[in-house]
Amino acid sequence: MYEFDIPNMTCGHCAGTVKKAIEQADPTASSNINVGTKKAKVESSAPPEAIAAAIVEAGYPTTYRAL
Ligand SMILES: [Cu+2]
Repeated sequence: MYEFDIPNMTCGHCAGTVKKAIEQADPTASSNINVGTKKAKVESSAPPEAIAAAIVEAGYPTTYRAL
């Protein structure tokens, strides 16, 4: 499980875009996205850098850490 910090994620639309990006990187990923804290918790078998790259590609700079 990794937690991604996504500072520019400010509304439900952003969260939807981020969720879509995560699912493109790994269709089997399960994610919990919180606009309030601007964090996304992601359980995935894909490498976190691949998830991060997809989120960045969608327009949201991000950093992550293992939980
Ligand atoms: Cu938004």
